[in-house]
Amino acid sequence: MKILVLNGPNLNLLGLREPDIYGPGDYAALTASIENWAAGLDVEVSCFQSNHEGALVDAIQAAYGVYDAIVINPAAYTHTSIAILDALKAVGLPAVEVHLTDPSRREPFRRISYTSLACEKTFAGLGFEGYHEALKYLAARK
Ligand code: CA2
Repeated sequence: MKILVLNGPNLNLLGLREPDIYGPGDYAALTASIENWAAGLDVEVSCFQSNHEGALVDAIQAAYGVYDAIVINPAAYTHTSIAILDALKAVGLPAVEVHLTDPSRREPFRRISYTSLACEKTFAGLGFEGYHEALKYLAARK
């Protein structure tokens, strides 16, 4: 099974800024954890991060026919991007949304997730472990 893990804007700053909110681990530590968890689940994984909405849309489109599922933390685009929602719906791959924090416990503008409308599940507020939960869910789903 091949899973594409997408991370949206500013997640490249993990560990460098706001560790009180997003934790101490940096983006390289996150991708290393994801690769370890994937290996343990016998899953092939690729990680991609972009600060650009169109690049994330392109990556979702390119996943069609190549990957079996998508894990996505769209970051701020969660709350704004109908383009990412439409791309996820268009490719029709099983998708799981992950958030390091729990957006429902933060500012009101984080309470709407457009992208989750195309996702089977959301794991929020678990830090890096949310990506592990998403991989486990998709690996078990078959
Ligand atoms: O909790 C999450 O994972 C979020 O997707 C993170 C987004 C936020 O807009 C969402 O509401 C919830 C923000 C990502 C910003 O990442 C940073 C990481 C380190 C330092 C600064 C920002």
